[in-house]
Amino acid sequence: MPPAGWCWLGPVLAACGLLAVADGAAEAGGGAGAGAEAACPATLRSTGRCAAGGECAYEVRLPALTVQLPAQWGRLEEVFKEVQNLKETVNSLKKSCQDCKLQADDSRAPGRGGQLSPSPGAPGEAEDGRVRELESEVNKLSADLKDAKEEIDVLHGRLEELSLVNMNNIENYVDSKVANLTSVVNSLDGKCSSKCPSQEHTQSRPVQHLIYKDCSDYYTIGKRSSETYRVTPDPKNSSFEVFCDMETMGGGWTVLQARLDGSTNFTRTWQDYKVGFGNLRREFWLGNDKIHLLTKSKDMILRIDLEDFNGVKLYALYDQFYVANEFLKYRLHIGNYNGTAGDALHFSKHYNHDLKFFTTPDRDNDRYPSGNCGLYYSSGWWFDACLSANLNGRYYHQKYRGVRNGIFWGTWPGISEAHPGGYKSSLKEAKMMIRPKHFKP
Ligand SMILES: [Ca+2]
Repeated sequence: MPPAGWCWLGPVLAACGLLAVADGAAEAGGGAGAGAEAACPATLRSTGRCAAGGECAYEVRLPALTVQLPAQWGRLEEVFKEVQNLKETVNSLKKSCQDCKLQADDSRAPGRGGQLSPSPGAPGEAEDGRVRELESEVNKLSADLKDAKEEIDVLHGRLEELSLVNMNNIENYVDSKVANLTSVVNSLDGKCSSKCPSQEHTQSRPVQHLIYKDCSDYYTIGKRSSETYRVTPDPKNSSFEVFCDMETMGGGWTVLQARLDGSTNFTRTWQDYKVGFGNLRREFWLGNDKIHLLTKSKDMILRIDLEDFNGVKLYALYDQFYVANEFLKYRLHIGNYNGTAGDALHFSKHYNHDLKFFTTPDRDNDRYPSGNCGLYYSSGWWFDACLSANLNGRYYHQKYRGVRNGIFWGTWPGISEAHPGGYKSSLKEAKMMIRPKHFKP
Protein backbone atom coordinates (compact mmCIF):
# COMPACT_ATOMS: atom_id res chain seq x y z
CA MET A 1 0.00 0.00 0.00
CA PRO A 2 1.48 3.37 -0.90
CA PRO A 3 1.61 5.91 1.85
CA ALA A 4 -1.17 8.47 2.14
CA GLY A 5 1.09 11.32 0.87
CA TRP A 6 1.72 9.28 -2.23
CA CYS A 7 -1.77 9.55 -3.43
CA TRP A 8 -1.60 13.27 -4.23
CA LEU A 9 1.84 12.86 -5.82
CA GLY A 10 0.54 10.15 -8.01
CA PRO A 11 -0.57 12.26 -10.96
CA VAL A 12 2.69 14.24 -11.01
CA LEU A 13 4.85 11.18 -10.88
CA ALA A 14 2.68 9.47 -13.41
CA ALA A 15 3.05 12.45 -15.68
CA CYS A 16 6.78 12.13 -15.35
CA GLY A 17 6.61 8.47 -16.17
CA LEU A 18 7.79 7.34 -12.72
CA LEU A 19 6.83 4.04 -11.35
CA ALA A 20 5.87 3.70 -7.83
CA VAL A 21 8.65 2.00 -6.02
CA ALA A 22 8.64 0.26 -2.81
CA ASP A 23 10.29 1.72 0.16
CA GLY A 24 13.22 -0.58 -0.05
CA ALA A 25 13.71 -0.44 -3.80
CA ALA A 26 13.92 3.27 -3.75
CA GLU A 27 16.47 3.04 -1.03
CA ALA A 28 18.30 0.24 -2.82
CA GLY A 29 18.15 1.87 -6.16
CA GLY A 30 20.03 4.96 -4.89
CA GLY A 31 22.91 4.31 -7.28
CA ALA A 32 20.69 3.80 -10.24
CA GLY A 33 18.66 6.83 -9.05
CA ALA A 34 20.82 9.23 -11.11
CA GLY A 35 19.35 7.83 -14.28
CA ALA A 36 15.87 8.03 -12.84
CA GLU A 37 16.46 11.67 -11.76
CA ALA A 38 17.51 12.63 -15.27
CA ALA A 39 14.37 11.08 -16.66
CA CYS A 40 12.15 12.67 -14.08
CA PRO A 41 13.53 15.45 -11.87
CA ALA A 42 11.00 14.75 -9.13
CA THR A 43 12.44 12.58 -6.28
CA LEU A 44 10.72 10.90 -3.39
CA ARG A 45 12.83 9.91 -0.41
CA SER A 46 12.02 8.54 2.95
CA THR A 47 13.37 10.33 5.96
CA GLY A 48 13.77 7.00 7.53
CA ARG A 49 11.65 7.76 10.51
CA CYS A 50 8.17 6.62 10.98
CA ALA A 51 5.78 7.99 13.53
CA ALA A 52 4.24 5.75 16.14
CA GLY A 53 0.85 6.08 14.52
CA GLY A 54 2.17 4.25 11.43
CA GLU A 55 2.79 7.25 9.24
CA CYS A 56 6.27 7.74 7.86
CA ALA A 57 7.70 11.05 6.72
CA TYR A 58 8.79 11.26 3.10
CA GLU A 59 10.60 14.02 1.45
CA VAL A 60 9.46 14.99 -1.98
CA ARG A 61 11.68 17.09 -4.12
CA LEU A 62 10.20 18.71 -7.13
CA PRO A 63 12.05 20.73 -9.77
CA ALA A 64 11.22 24.38 -10.34
CA LEU A 65 7.86 24.35 -12.02
CA THR A 66 7.45 26.31 -15.22
CA VAL A 67 4.01 26.61 -16.65
CA GLN A 68 3.72 27.84 -20.24
CA LEU A 69 0.85 30.33 -20.43
CA PRO A 70 -0.65 31.97 -23.51
CA ALA A 71 1.16 35.13 -24.75
CA GLN A 72 -1.67 37.42 -23.59
CA TRP A 73 -0.97 36.38 -20.00
CA GLY A 74 2.36 38.20 -20.32
CA ARG A 75 0.42 41.53 -20.19
CA LEU A 76 -1.23 40.56 -16.97
CA GLU A 77 1.49 42.31 -15.00
CA GLU A 78 0.92 45.51 -16.94
CA VAL A 79 -2.80 45.17 -16.43
CA PHE A 80 -2.25 44.65 -12.71
CA LYS A 81 -0.10 47.77 -12.63
CA GLU A 82 -2.68 49.75 -14.50
CA VAL A 83 -5.41 48.47 -12.26
CA GLN A 84 -3.30 49.51 -9.30
CA ASN A 85 -2.80 52.99 -10.78
CA LEU A 86 -6.47 53.30 -11.52
CA LYS A 87 -7.30 52.27 -8.01
CA GLU A 88 -4.97 54.93 -6.64
CA THR A 89 -6.45 57.53 -8.97
CA VAL A 90 -9.97 56.55 -7.95
CA ASN A 91 -9.03 56.80 -4.31
CA SER A 92 -7.48 60.22 -4.72
CA LEU A 93 -10.51 61.42 -6.71
CA LYS A 94 -12.79 60.00 -4.11
CA LYS A 95 -10.93 61.86 -1.41
CA SER A 96 -10.87 65.15 -3.26
CA CYS A 97 -14.54 64.65 -4.01
CA GLN A 98 -15.26 64.25 -0.37
CA ASP A 99 -13.26 67.41 0.37
CA CYS A 100 -15.23 69.09 -2.33
CA LYS A 101 -18.52 68.05 -0.89
CA LEU A 102 -17.46 69.24 2.52
CA GLN A 103 -16.53 72.63 1.13
CA ALA A 104 -19.78 72.85 -0.78
CA ASP A 105 -21.72 71.98 2.32
CA ASP A 106 -19.83 74.64 4.24
CA SER A 107 -20.62 77.24 1.60
CA ARG A 108 -24.24 76.27 1.26
CA ALA A 109 -25.05 76.13 4.90
CA PRO A 110 -25.42 79.90 5.57
CA GLY A 111 -27.14 80.36 2.22
CA ARG A 112 -30.21 78.45 3.28
CA GLY A 113 -31.81 81.59 4.59
CA GLY A 114 -28.89 82.28 6.89
CA GLN A 115 -30.48 80.17 9.59
CA LEU A 116 -27.46 78.11 10.42
CA SER A 117 -25.50 79.89 13.05
CA PRO A 118 -21.87 78.97 12.88
CA SER A 119 -20.50 77.15 15.84
CA PRO A 120 -17.80 79.24 17.51
CA GLY A 121 -14.34 78.38 16.40
CA ALA A 122 -15.56 76.27 13.47
CA PRO A 123 -13.14 76.31 10.52
CA GLY A 124 -15.86 77.79 8.15
CA GLU A 125 -16.67 80.68 10.47
CA ALA A 126 -14.67 83.31 8.57
CA GLU A 127 -16.13 82.17 5.24
CA ASP A 128 -19.63 82.13 6.66
CA GLY A 129 -19.23 85.68 7.91
CA ARG A 130 -17.89 86.82 4.56
CA VAL A 131 -20.75 85.17 2.71
CA ARG A 132 -23.32 86.83 4.97
CA GLU A 133 -21.56 90.14 4.51
CA LEU A 134 -21.65 89.78 0.73
CA GLU A 135 -25.26 88.73 0.88
CA SER A 136 -26.29 91.78 2.86
CA GLU A 137 -24.28 93.95 0.48
CA VAL A 138 -26.08 92.43 -2.49
CA ASN A 139 -29.43 93.02 -0.77
CA LYS A 140 -28.49 96.63 -0.08
CA LEU A 141 -27.34 97.19 -3.68
CA SER A 142 -30.53 95.63 -4.95
CA ALA A 143 -32.61 97.99 -2.80
CA ASP A 144 -30.50 100.96 -3.96
CA LEU A 145 -30.99 99.89 -7.55
CA LYS A 146 -34.73 99.75 -7.06
CA ASP A 147 -34.73 103.23 -5.53
CA ALA A 148 -32.59 104.54 -8.40
CA LYS A 149 -34.96 103.04 -10.95
CA GLU A 150 -37.96 104.71 -9.31
CA GLU A 151 -36.07 108.00 -9.26
CA ILE A 152 -35.19 107.61 -12.94
CA ASP A 153 -38.84 106.97 -13.77
CA VAL A 154 -39.88 110.13 -11.95
CA LEU A 155 -37.14 112.16 -13.68
CA HIS A 156 -38.08 110.71 -17.03
CA GLY A 157 -41.67 111.81 -16.52
CA ARG A 158 -40.53 115.30 -15.60
CA LEU A 159 -38.22 115.41 -18.61
CA GLU A 160 -41.12 114.60 -20.92
CA GLU A 161 -43.21 117.34 -19.38
CA LEU A 162 -40.32 119.78 -19.68
CA SER A 163 -39.62 118.95 -23.33
CA LEU A 164 -43.28 119.56 -24.16
CA VAL A 165 -43.24 122.88 -22.35
CA ASN A 166 -39.89 123.75 -23.90
CA MET A 167 -40.95 123.13 -27.48
CA ASN A 168 -43.76 125.64 -27.01
CA ASN A 169 -41.58 128.09 -25.13
CA ILE A 170 -38.59 127.95 -27.48
CA GLU A 171 -40.65 129.17 -30.39
CA ASN A 172 -42.08 132.04 -28.40
CA TYR A 173 -38.64 132.85 -27.03
CA VAL A 174 -36.94 132.82 -30.43
CA ASP A 175 -39.73 134.89 -31.93
CA SER A 176 -39.51 137.51 -29.18
CA LYS A 177 -35.70 137.61 -29.45
CA VAL A 178 -35.89 138.06 -33.20
CA ALA A 179 -38.39 140.87 -32.70
CA ASN A 180 -36.14 142.55 -30.07
CA LEU A 181 -33.03 142.24 -32.22
CA THR A 182 -34.90 143.57 -35.21
CA SER A 183 -35.98 146.68 -33.34
CA VAL A 184 -32.43 147.20 -31.94
CA VAL A 185 -30.89 146.82 -35.39
CA ASN A 186 -33.46 149.18 -36.84
CA SER A 187 -32.80 151.84 -34.20
CA LEU A 188 -29.01 151.52 -34.66
CA ASP A 189 -29.47 151.64 -38.39
CA GLY A 190 -31.52 154.85 -38.05
CA LYS A 191 -28.92 156.44 -35.74
CA CYS A 192 -26.02 155.55 -37.98
CA SER A 193 -27.52 156.79 -41.20
CA SER A 194 -28.50 160.15 -39.66
CA LYS A 195 -26.08 160.96 -36.84
CA CYS A 196 -22.69 159.36 -37.54
CA PRO A 197 -20.46 162.25 -38.51
CA SER A 198 -17.63 160.03 -39.75
CA GLN A 199 -20.01 158.27 -42.10
CA GLU A 200 -21.33 161.60 -43.41
CA HIS A 201 -17.81 162.76 -44.04
CA THR A 202 -16.58 159.65 -45.75
CA GLN A 203 -19.69 158.72 -47.69
CA SER A 204 -21.62 160.82 -50.10
CA ARG A 205 -25.42 160.83 -49.90
CA PRO A 206 -26.10 158.47 -52.85
CA VAL A 207 -23.81 155.79 -51.34
CA GLN A 208 -25.89 155.85 -48.13
CA HIS A 209 -28.93 154.82 -50.15
CA LEU A 210 -27.28 152.14 -52.23
CA ILE A 211 -29.10 149.55 -50.17
CA TYR A 212 -32.86 149.75 -50.53
CA LYS A 213 -34.49 147.55 -47.99
CA ASP A 214 -38.01 147.82 -49.37
CA CYS A 215 -40.24 150.01 -51.53
CA SER A 216 -40.44 152.75 -48.90
CA ASP A 217 -36.71 153.45 -49.42
CA TYR A 218 -37.36 154.01 -53.14
CA TYR A 219 -40.25 156.29 -52.24
CA THR A 220 -37.95 158.25 -49.95
CA ILE A 221 -35.50 158.95 -52.76
CA GLY A 222 -38.35 160.19 -54.95
CA LYS A 223 -39.51 157.19 -56.93
CA ARG A 224 -43.26 157.56 -57.55
CA SER A 225 -44.15 155.06 -60.25
CA SER A 226 -45.62 151.70 -59.32
CA GLU A 227 -43.00 149.36 -60.77
CA THR A 228 -40.65 146.50 -60.00
CA TYR A 229 -37.59 147.48 -57.97
CA ARG A 230 -34.64 145.56 -56.52
CA VAL A 231 -34.54 145.46 -52.72
CA THR A 232 -32.06 144.13 -50.15
CA PRO A 233 -33.89 143.81 -46.84
CA ASP A 234 -30.98 141.92 -45.23
CA PRO A 235 -27.40 142.69 -46.39
CA LYS A 236 -26.40 139.13 -45.47
CA ASN A 237 -28.86 137.78 -48.03
CA SER A 238 -29.11 138.43 -51.73
CA SER A 239 -31.36 141.15 -53.20
CA PHE A 240 -34.51 140.43 -55.21
CA GLU A 241 -37.16 142.07 -57.35
CA VAL A 242 -40.42 143.28 -55.84
CA PHE A 243 -43.40 145.19 -57.15
CA CYS A 244 -43.87 148.57 -55.43
CA ASP A 245 -47.26 150.23 -55.05
CA MET A 246 -46.44 153.96 -54.95
CA GLU A 247 -50.05 155.14 -55.14
CA THR A 248 -52.25 153.47 -52.51
CA MET A 249 -52.54 155.47 -49.27
CA GLY A 250 -49.37 157.47 -49.82
CA GLY A 251 -47.35 154.72 -51.56
CA GLY A 252 -44.12 153.01 -50.49
CA TRP A 253 -45.80 149.59 -50.35
CA THR A 254 -43.95 146.36 -51.09
CA VAL A 255 -46.48 143.95 -52.59
CA LEU A 256 -46.41 140.37 -51.26
CA GLN A 257 -49.32 138.87 -53.14
CA ALA A 258 -51.74 139.76 -55.92
CA ARG A 259 -54.85 138.09 -57.42
CA LEU A 260 -56.78 139.66 -60.25
CA ASP A 261 -57.60 137.30 -63.13
CA GLY A 262 -56.71 133.68 -62.34
CA SER A 263 -53.66 133.70 -64.65
CA THR A 264 -51.47 132.07 -61.99
CA ASN A 265 -52.18 128.74 -60.30
CA PHE A 266 -51.96 129.04 -56.50
CA THR A 267 -52.29 125.32 -55.73
CA ARG A 268 -48.54 124.90 -55.17
CA THR A 269 -45.93 123.02 -53.17
CA TRP A 270 -44.06 124.12 -50.05
CA GLN A 271 -40.98 124.80 -52.20
CA ASP A 272 -42.95 127.04 -54.59
CA TYR A 273 -44.40 129.07 -51.73
CA LYS A 274 -40.91 129.25 -50.18
CA VAL A 275 -39.21 130.86 -53.20
CA GLY A 276 -42.25 132.51 -54.74
CA PHE A 277 -44.06 132.11 -58.08
CA GLY A 278 -46.10 133.96 -60.70
CA ASN A 279 -45.70 137.27 -62.46
CA LEU A 280 -44.84 140.32 -60.31
CA ARG A 281 -46.87 142.58 -62.65
CA ARG A 282 -49.97 140.42 -62.53
CA GLU A 283 -50.62 137.53 -60.11
CA PHE A 284 -47.94 136.19 -57.78
CA TRP A 285 -46.78 135.08 -54.35
CA LEU A 286 -43.52 136.86 -53.50
CA GLY A 287 -42.14 133.90 -51.51
CA ASN A 288 -42.06 133.07 -47.81
CA ASP A 289 -38.27 133.48 -47.46
CA LYS A 290 -38.47 136.99 -48.94
CA ILE A 291 -41.50 137.90 -46.82
CA HIS A 292 -39.56 136.75 -43.77
CA LEU A 293 -36.53 138.91 -44.65
CA LEU A 294 -38.71 141.96 -45.36
CA THR A 295 -40.64 141.66 -42.11
CA LYS A 296 -37.65 140.91 -39.90
CA SER A 297 -35.59 143.90 -41.04
CA LYS A 298 -38.20 146.43 -39.88
CA ASP A 299 -41.50 146.58 -38.02
CA MET A 300 -44.01 146.27 -40.83
CA ILE A 301 -47.71 146.94 -41.26
CA LEU A 302 -49.86 144.86 -43.63
CA ARG A 303 -52.54 146.22 -45.90
CA ILE A 304 -55.00 143.90 -47.64
CA ASP A 305 -57.08 145.33 -50.50
CA LEU A 306 -60.08 143.30 -51.66
CA GLU A 307 -62.70 143.69 -54.35
CA ASP A 308 -65.70 141.52 -55.24
CA PHE A 309 -67.45 140.98 -58.60
CA ASN A 310 -69.96 143.73 -57.72
CA GLY A 311 -67.15 146.29 -57.63
CA VAL A 312 -67.20 146.61 -53.83
CA LYS A 313 -63.72 147.52 -52.53
CA LEU A 314 -62.77 147.09 -48.86
CA TYR A 315 -59.49 146.90 -47.01
CA ALA A 316 -57.96 145.54 -43.82
CA LEU A 317 -54.94 147.13 -42.13
CA TYR A 318 -52.83 145.31 -39.56
CA ASP A 319 -50.42 147.37 -37.50
CA GLN A 320 -48.29 144.30 -36.73
CA PHE A 321 -47.12 141.80 -39.32
CA TYR A 322 -44.22 139.40 -39.10
CA VAL A 323 -43.53 136.04 -40.78
CA ALA A 324 -40.97 133.76 -39.08
CA ASN A 325 -38.32 131.81 -40.97
CA GLU A 326 -38.66 128.39 -42.55
CA PHE A 327 -37.33 126.68 -39.42
CA LEU A 328 -40.35 128.09 -37.60
CA LYS A 329 -42.57 127.09 -40.53
CA TYR A 330 -43.14 130.71 -41.58
CA ARG A 331 -45.33 131.28 -38.56
CA LEU A 332 -47.64 134.30 -38.88
CA HIS A 333 -47.67 137.11 -36.32
CA ILE A 334 -50.50 139.51 -37.01
CA GLY A 335 -52.38 142.01 -34.89
CA ASN A 336 -54.02 145.43 -34.37
CA TYR A 337 -56.65 145.31 -37.07
CA ASN A 338 -58.14 148.42 -38.58
CA GLY A 339 -60.18 148.82 -41.76
CA THR A 340 -63.45 148.13 -43.57
CA ALA A 341 -63.26 144.49 -44.65
CA GLY A 342 -63.35 143.06 -41.12
CA ASP A 343 -60.73 141.14 -39.13
CA ALA A 344 -61.10 137.79 -40.88
CA LEU A 345 -57.59 136.71 -39.85
CA HIS A 346 -58.82 136.77 -36.27
CA PHE A 347 -62.42 135.77 -36.80
CA SER A 348 -63.06 134.02 -33.50
CA LYS A 349 -61.39 131.95 -30.84
CA HIS A 350 -61.74 128.90 -33.05
CA TYR A 351 -60.85 130.57 -36.36
CA ASN A 352 -57.70 132.53 -35.74
CA HIS A 353 -54.82 132.69 -38.24
CA ASP A 354 -52.51 134.58 -35.88
CA LEU A 355 -49.52 132.48 -34.71
CA LYS A 356 -50.35 129.69 -37.16
CA PHE A 357 -47.75 127.88 -39.25
CA PHE A 358 -47.74 127.88 -43.02
CA THR A 359 -49.31 124.82 -44.65
CA THR A 360 -49.21 123.72 -48.27
CA PRO A 361 -50.89 120.72 -49.98
CA ASP A 362 -47.65 118.80 -49.47
CA ARG A 363 -46.76 120.09 -45.97
CA ASP A 364 -49.30 119.80 -43.16
CA ASN A 365 -48.57 122.24 -40.33
CA ASP A 366 -52.18 123.13 -39.61
CA ARG A 367 -54.29 122.54 -36.53
CA TYR A 368 -56.73 120.21 -38.26
CA PRO A 369 -55.88 116.73 -36.97
CA SER A 370 -57.80 114.67 -39.53
CA GLY A 371 -56.21 116.02 -42.69
CA ASN A 372 -54.35 118.75 -44.54
CA CYS A 373 -56.26 122.03 -44.91
CA GLY A 374 -53.88 123.08 -47.70
CA LEU A 375 -54.79 119.99 -49.69
CA TYR A 376 -58.52 120.36 -48.97
CA TYR A 377 -58.65 124.08 -49.85
CA SER A 378 -56.10 123.91 -52.73
CA SER A 379 -53.83 126.53 -51.22
CA GLY A 380 -50.78 127.50 -49.21
CA TRP A 381 -51.82 129.56 -46.16
CA TRP A 382 -51.47 130.00 -42.40
CA PHE A 383 -54.31 127.56 -41.79
CA ASP A 384 -55.93 127.05 -38.42
CA ALA A 385 -58.46 124.17 -38.48
CA CYS A 386 -59.03 125.30 -41.12
CA LEU A 387 -59.90 128.86 -42.11
CA SER A 388 -61.82 132.11 -41.81
CA ALA A 389 -59.72 133.66 -44.58
CA ASN A 390 -57.79 132.26 -47.55
CA LEU A 391 -56.50 134.70 -50.14
CA ASN A 392 -54.52 131.99 -51.97
CA GLY A 393 -57.56 129.85 -52.85
CA ARG A 394 -58.63 128.86 -56.37
CA TYR A 395 -59.58 131.70 -58.68
CA TYR A 396 -63.26 131.54 -59.70
CA HIS A 397 -64.59 133.92 -62.34
CA GLN A 398 -68.13 133.39 -61.06
CA LYS A 399 -70.08 131.69 -58.29
CA TYR A 400 -69.09 128.11 -57.63
CA ARG A 401 -70.34 125.02 -55.78
CA GLY A 402 -68.69 122.40 -53.59
CA VAL A 403 -65.77 122.94 -51.21
CA ARG A 404 -65.28 126.60 -50.31
CA ASN A 405 -61.80 126.72 -51.82
CA GLY A 406 -62.09 130.06 -53.63
CA ILE A 407 -60.51 133.38 -52.58
CA PHE A 408 -62.24 133.89 -49.26
CA TRP A 409 -62.49 136.59 -46.58
CA GLY A 410 -64.83 135.42 -43.86
CA THR A 411 -65.95 138.91 -42.74
CA TRP A 412 -66.84 140.05 -46.26
CA PRO A 413 -70.49 141.24 -46.32
CA GLY A 414 -72.75 138.32 -47.23
CA ILE A 415 -69.91 135.97 -48.30
CA SER A 416 -70.89 133.21 -45.84
CA GLU A 417 -74.64 133.43 -46.47
CA ALA A 418 -76.39 130.48 -48.07
CA HIS A 419 -77.09 131.07 -51.75
CA PRO A 420 -79.76 129.32 -53.80
CA GLY A 421 -78.46 126.03 -55.21
CA GLY A 422 -75.55 125.98 -52.76
CA TYR A 423 -73.56 128.48 -54.78
CA LYS A 424 -70.67 130.30 -53.11
CA SER A 425 -69.21 133.63 -54.05
CA SER A 426 -65.51 134.40 -54.41
CA LEU A 427 -63.55 137.64 -54.52
CA LYS A 428 -62.40 139.17 -57.78
CA GLU A 429 -59.23 140.85 -56.60
CA ALA A 430 -56.94 140.64 -53.62
CA LYS A 431 -53.64 142.28 -52.79
CA MET A 432 -51.36 142.01 -49.76
CA MET A 433 -48.65 144.62 -49.21
CA ILE A 434 -46.38 145.89 -46.45
CA ARG A 435 -44.70 149.12 -45.39
CA PRO A 436 -42.48 150.08 -42.43
CA LYS A 437 -44.61 150.96 -39.43
CA HIS A 438 -42.90 154.32 -38.93
CA PHE A 439 -42.83 155.31 -42.59
CA LYS A 440 -44.26 158.79 -43.28
CA PRO A 441 -45.10 159.35 -46.92
CA1 LIG B 1 -53.56 118.62 -40.34
